[in-house]
Amino acid sequence: MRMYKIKYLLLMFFCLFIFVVISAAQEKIKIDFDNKASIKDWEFIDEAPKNLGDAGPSTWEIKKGPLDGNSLFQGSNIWGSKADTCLMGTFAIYKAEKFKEFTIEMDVFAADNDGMGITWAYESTKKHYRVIMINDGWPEVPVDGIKGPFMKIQKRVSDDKPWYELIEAEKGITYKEQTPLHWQFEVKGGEFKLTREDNKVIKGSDKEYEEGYIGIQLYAQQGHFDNIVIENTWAVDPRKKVSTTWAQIKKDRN
Ligand SMILES: [Ca+2]
Ligand SMILES: [Ca+2]
Repeated sequence: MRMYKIKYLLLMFFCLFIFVVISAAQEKIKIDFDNKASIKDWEFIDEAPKNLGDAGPSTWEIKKGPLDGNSLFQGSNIWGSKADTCLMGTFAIYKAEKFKEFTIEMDVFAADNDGMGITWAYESTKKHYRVIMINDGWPEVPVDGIKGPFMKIQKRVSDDKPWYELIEAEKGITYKEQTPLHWQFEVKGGEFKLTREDNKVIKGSDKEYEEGYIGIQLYAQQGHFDNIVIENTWAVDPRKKVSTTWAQIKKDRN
């Protein structure tokens, strides 16, 4: 009888735990920057001086802009590498939570024609993935041989040359400047996919970096970012049985 009660309590606890995990995971994070105090959730990181041609510093701030009231804005022209062979500069990292599988979307307004994109699985300047796009013909002598305009998905592997490994490139694609843009980006099972408002898409895959922060990266770009919506999609697939979800959670915690 006593054993039965313990088993029953354990089962109840297990069900409650699964419910809490799934509920928490399904909640969307919405960031509209209307409250300037929300800047506390972000960390702004510039590349090390040895990797910068324009020392900056970056000037991230929340201010009124052309998107939807207040937005996150960066107004400096910070760029690197020193020899301008690789698009680097500054990061805005959302530090409230780490993510493994997720969707993110945001409104974007580019004041210039230079580099901008999303970073994920971010642990440091030398460990993250990114998708980056540029209209200009830079880098002039690119370390990976591919000049702009382009969209690229890359994996950062070092704080020294060549900095990034190329995962995928879409050459000759530009974005519209001085007008509202919209990005949708997804990471699922090591597959990455960016879809833009103009239906331009870049896909890539890699499984080495599993988890980390999400953020924005800029190269010599001044831009506004607003209405960011992040959904954690890890372990929330309702088609999977609870046992599968439980196995995933255990794997995640190991
Ligand atoms: Ca806003
Ligand atoms: Ca510029």
